[in-house]
Amino acid sequence: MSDLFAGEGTCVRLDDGVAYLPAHALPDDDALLEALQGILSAAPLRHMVTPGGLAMSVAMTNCGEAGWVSDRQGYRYAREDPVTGRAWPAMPALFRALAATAAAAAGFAEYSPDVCLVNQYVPGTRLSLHQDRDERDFAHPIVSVSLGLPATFLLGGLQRRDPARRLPLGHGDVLVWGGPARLRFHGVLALKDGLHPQLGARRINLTFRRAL
Ligand code: MD3
Ligand code: FE
Repeated sequence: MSDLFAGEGTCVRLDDGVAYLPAHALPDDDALLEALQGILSAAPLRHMVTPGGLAMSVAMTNCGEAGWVSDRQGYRYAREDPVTGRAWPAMPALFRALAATAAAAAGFAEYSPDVCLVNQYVPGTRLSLHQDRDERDFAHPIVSVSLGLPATFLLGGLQRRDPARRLPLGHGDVLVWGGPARLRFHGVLALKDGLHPQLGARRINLTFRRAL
């Protein structure tokens, strides 16, 4: 599943359970961003509050059958958006297809995510080291799609104290995290200043999950 050169169409196995598909989302970026606009108008980005009472620096929303939410009560998947009181917007067919082709390239056939968490970073925004463990079944991989400004991703180990590896991620890059990588600690370094031609001064990350 690796190739001789990095570029569109490549799938590089970076580590056990980590597949990197550089520019995999690039051919669809305009259509993805248009679909994203619809999601953001139905379910606006918001800074969720952690159980400890602090507002997260990443602004978030969701589409799909449920959405990841955080408040004073804790982290969970909820079928309704607590801001609008309505169901989250449906996952666009293009999102679903992109996640499925990426997962298939990484060896996960028939991936059908039910949640897409949308994260927005502006310069200075960071995401501290954490594990994703609010999903019901860790056998399903997570697929992440980076759009907009570049970022440095931190990939740690299964213990918080394990050393973290830095991965640069650019517009259109896709990663598939499954199997032995599914519970690795990870985070994102503070976003640097910049202007992306399509997204301006921000980075949007889509993470697809099978959560329910
Ligand atoms: C590695 N988001 O939403 S996506 C998150 O760029 C989150 O917005 C980051 O971490 C972002 O929870 C990183 C990549 C990602 C997602 C899940 C993982 C990497 C992962 C699960 C295990 C290992
Ligand atoms: Fe995460």
